[in-house]
Order: sequence, then C-alpha cells, then structure tokens
Amino acid sequence: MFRTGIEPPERVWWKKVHKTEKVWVWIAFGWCMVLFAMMPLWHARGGQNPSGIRATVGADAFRDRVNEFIADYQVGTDGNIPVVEPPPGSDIYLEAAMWYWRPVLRLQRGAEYTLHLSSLDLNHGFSLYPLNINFQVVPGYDYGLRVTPNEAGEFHIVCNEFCGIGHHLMVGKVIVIDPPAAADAGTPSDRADVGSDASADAGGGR
Ligand SMILES: [Cu+2]
Repeated sequence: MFRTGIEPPERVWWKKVHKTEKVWVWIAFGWCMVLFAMMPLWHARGGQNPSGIRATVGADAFRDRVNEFIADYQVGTDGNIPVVEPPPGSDIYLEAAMWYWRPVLRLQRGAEYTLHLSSLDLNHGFSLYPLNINFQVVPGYDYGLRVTPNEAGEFHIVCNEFCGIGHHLMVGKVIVIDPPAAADAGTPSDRADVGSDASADAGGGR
C-alpha cells in the first residue's frame, strides 16, 4: 500500500519479538560485555599503557617551557622550526599546535628521554611514522613519556587527529643519531656504511 510521510505506518512494537532477533540482541549484548571486560584487562595486561607521568599544564606555561628548552639546546633550524639536541637522559619537550610540531628533536640512539607532549590549542595525535606509535596530545595536559630510541634515522611525526584545514600539513620530525662512541668505534669506511646494511654492525640496536 502506498503511504506518505504524514501517514504513520502500522505500528508493530507490541508484537512478539522474533526468536532470531532475540538471539542477535543477546549476541550483541554478550559482545559488549566482552569489550567492556577487555578495557580493565588490557589496562593491566596489555603492556601498552603510557610509561610516564601526567600533569596538568596551561598552554602559556608549556610554550614557555618549550621556548626555554629550545634556547638551551638549539643546534640549528629546519625550515623555520628550531632543531634541538638535548643531552641523553634529559626532559625533552614537544609542542603541538595548528599546524606544526615544535621543535625538531635530535636524539641519541639508546639513550632514555622523558618526552613531554602537550597541545596549545586542541586535540592532536602524535604518530611516529613509520613506526607504530600513537599518542593523543590533549591541551591542558603534559604527558611525560619515557622513550628510548632504538633505531637511528629520520622519523616523521604525523598528526593523526583531524585538527582543521591544515591538518595534512602538520608534520614534524625526530632525528635519531648513533651515539658518538659507536660512531667513533668504526673505521671511516665502516662509518660510511652506517644507515645501510651495516646497522647491525653499529650496535645491533634493532
Ligand atoms: Cu593536529
């Protein structure tokens, strides 16, 4: 029968629910319970929880701290973004904002750092390409992640949280260099190979 939108269809909600539909409702409910249980289980057993500290911080305070960090350890610039090389073991700072990551970090392979992440404006996502590392960067919070780069090379930080018209341009950089001792250990010809097939020779970091 033809019906228009103003004419309500015949209502059937008082009719008995079909058995198969009930089965599906229970399957869906059971699956919800499984996922619900996974949250606490994964929190305790997943080994994927942030390894560091967490605190609140205002955008201005964080920006001041980043500027101080840059003033202390800047070694150059990349485009208009400062490049910093902090000493191993130090606290390092990375600021996310529309639409950049600041500064460029130059880190030593094998050294531990406490990486402080915060956003000055809205939610951004820290994704270290091409590694499978992903972290939400939320304004108002300072996340201190303990990180130890285990591979030398250039890595790009991609924003994986849509943050507006310039989102796709929001690319930062982390440069991981071999520790000076390892670089000095080889002969000059060995050193020329670092980064190609000789990475195992340079300490077997992988
Ligand atoms: Cu972003």
